[in-house]
Amino acid sequence: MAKKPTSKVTVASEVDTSKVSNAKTEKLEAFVADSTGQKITTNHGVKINDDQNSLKAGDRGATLLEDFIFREKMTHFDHERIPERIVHARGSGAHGVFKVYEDMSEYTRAAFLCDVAAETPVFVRFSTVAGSRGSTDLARDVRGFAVKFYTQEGNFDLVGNNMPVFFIQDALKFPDLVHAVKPEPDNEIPQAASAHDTFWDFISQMPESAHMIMWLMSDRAIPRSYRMMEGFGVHTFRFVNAEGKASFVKFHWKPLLGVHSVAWDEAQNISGKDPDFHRRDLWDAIEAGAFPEWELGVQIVAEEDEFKFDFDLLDPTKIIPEELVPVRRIGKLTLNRNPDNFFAETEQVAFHIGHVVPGIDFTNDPLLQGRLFSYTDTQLLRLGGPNFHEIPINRPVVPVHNNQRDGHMRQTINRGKTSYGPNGIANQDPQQAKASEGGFVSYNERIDARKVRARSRSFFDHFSQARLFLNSQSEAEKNHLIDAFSFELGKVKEIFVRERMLSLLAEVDKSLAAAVAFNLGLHVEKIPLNELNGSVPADADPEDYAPFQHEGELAISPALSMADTIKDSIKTRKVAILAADGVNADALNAVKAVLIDKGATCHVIAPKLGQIIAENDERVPVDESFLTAASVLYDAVYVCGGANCAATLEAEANAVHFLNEAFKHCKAIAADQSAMQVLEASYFFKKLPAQYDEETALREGVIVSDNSGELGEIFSKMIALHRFWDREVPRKIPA
Ligand code: HDD
Repeated sequence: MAKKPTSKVTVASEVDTSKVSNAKTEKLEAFVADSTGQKITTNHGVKINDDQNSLKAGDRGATLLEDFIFREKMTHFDHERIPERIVHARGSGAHGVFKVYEDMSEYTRAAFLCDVAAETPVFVRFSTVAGSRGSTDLARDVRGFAVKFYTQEGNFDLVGNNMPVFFIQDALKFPDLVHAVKPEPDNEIPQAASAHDTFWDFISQMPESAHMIMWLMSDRAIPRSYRMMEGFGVHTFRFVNAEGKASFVKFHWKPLLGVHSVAWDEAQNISGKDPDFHRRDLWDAIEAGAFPEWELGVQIVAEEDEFKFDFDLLDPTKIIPEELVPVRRIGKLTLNRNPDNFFAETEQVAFHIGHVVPGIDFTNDPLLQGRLFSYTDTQLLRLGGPNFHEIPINRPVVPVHNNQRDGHMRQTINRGKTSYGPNGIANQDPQQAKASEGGFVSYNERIDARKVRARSRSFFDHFSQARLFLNSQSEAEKNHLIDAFSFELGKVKEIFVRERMLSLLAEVDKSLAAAVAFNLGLHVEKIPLNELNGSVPADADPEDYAPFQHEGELAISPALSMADTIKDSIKTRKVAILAADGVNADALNAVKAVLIDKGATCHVIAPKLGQIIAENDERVPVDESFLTAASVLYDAVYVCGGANCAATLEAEANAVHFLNEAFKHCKAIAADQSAMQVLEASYFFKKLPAQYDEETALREGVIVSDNSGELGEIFSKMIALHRFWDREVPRKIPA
């Protein structure tokens, strides 16, 4: 067995930042057009002499219909848009590679998971769910995490999310869920937000959504970066080995930078200051050679253990707690190349949960089963016909041979007389492949059942895992959940919807419901569950649909809290350095050197662009002015010293606001001793400790020192901790 590499984040300085290539990107090269040094032509290759003026009858005359150059250009422009994805419209993609650490052939025959020498090209698309293509990245929402593996046995798509469960148990309810969360149909308000009546009207009548709603109201819904999110395949899938033996498997993606989020107030601000925040963050990291990395984890359950748990493995509203079945890290995904063209690659990539390779198979999870229909169907409309698999980004790296023919925009020129099988004329080609030749054989699960529209009683424990999630959160995370529910329900206009939701929340946890009710100025009125359960079929006995509750084997699952994530690195963290003329450049350079050495990105922010003149006459280039920069776009702030610099920053309202806001959002703050007067101008100065040592700094998140080397080191440790949520107690902080 190959030795498992240690989990190590790639350091920017170790990689070549020119475009990395792999078997897939090499194939894409054939489709790449580069106009460098070329003459402009029509789509038919005719060189164009005048691309400024249309053909007219006289220089003031009417435009002539004859102008084929004008008509071609305008027609193409008029047809530039395709329908956006019905969900997950807003997204960002990147190329990369996947390598397995160990041979998994004991469980699966999927070659890319068995050959430790194989490097499988991937294309990944991250997304939000509810908003339109142009909506903000920082919406409170689930994030899509879709991975296309271009394996030597065909494409495998792992179409997951950054949350391990889903809202509904049956795909038949998906259109209802999406209609409820999308902007309301009469006025198309609100964009990219679940904080409105129709969403909570639906959710409050769907007890099965209780677990997912806890995740959605948690900070997981406002990630710091796509690079700092976990990913989950959600459903239980099947691994099948070469002997045909199957096991159940859940897929996980574990980010090597840890799992981190922003504050909700911050998220709302980012949406205004930089709605492309996540897109830019992913792009910039890859351009800088700080390649995002995740480990692929699997939870494997033997087929004979299917009924061992107190929840149903086929129920997509349940996790398998990591404490019950550990996540085994079996490989690494590295994103190392930005797309050349957003539309051609990120927009046209078509994922489908039904794209599997031999060794990976489905289960009867009714949500998964319904998805198997939806994805191809949606591409037919979105990409205009049945040949979307021929779009370069969607092509496998292995050859495609079958008897499918023709249709809109067909690219392949199929040679020969036959397009059917069996055929004698072409010697039966293309021929079926035996399992031993790589042919896909569906797992021969035994099914002996009546045809019914029904749901298994084993799916009806809706609240135990919702409570497990809540109980596993840190104090700060719990407070954020209360805030999120209060915000979302506060935006709901119908009081009865708020009340219904409070009653449902009380099924999860009475004190959570009471805290939210307090913020809404309401009391929790207990509504019998069968009165609010909207998922009961017309002729069914409501008792058969009544939720039940297990105590559950676990009181808490530490893996569910982001407070327990990795906090050992400041790689790719963005640090704002506030400075002005008269800055102590020696201190600035010393602190910056420590931060850069540890992989952070530093921006000097000053009252105006250009350069600042330091105390020692050094010219320091300015990256952003206070007009274009904002604290919400940074992870931490360092206030530079120097007598004149400090006086200018103290008098600069934007600088003080910058600091106040960073404090409010619980970020690490460092200052030179000689910049104390800037801190004194902040509202939080009176909350600061009397003196600064490392221990206090790592607790409070603020360090002041005249020893720049030491300041840089302690500041780095503070940034790695991500946030100092304790500042929120007492929780009223102005900004
Ligand atoms: Fe879905 C897109 C993930 C349930 C129907 N879905 C889509 C994308 C992701 C997911 C990441 C965007 C892919 C991309 O970047 O192009 N969807 C999920 C997860 C689900 C889930 C993790 C639950 C476990 N989805 C789900 C159901 C249905 C759909 C139950 C319908 C029965 N999803 C679609 C779709 C989309 C889609 C309508 C829209 C665009 C697309 O497929 O290509 O077919």
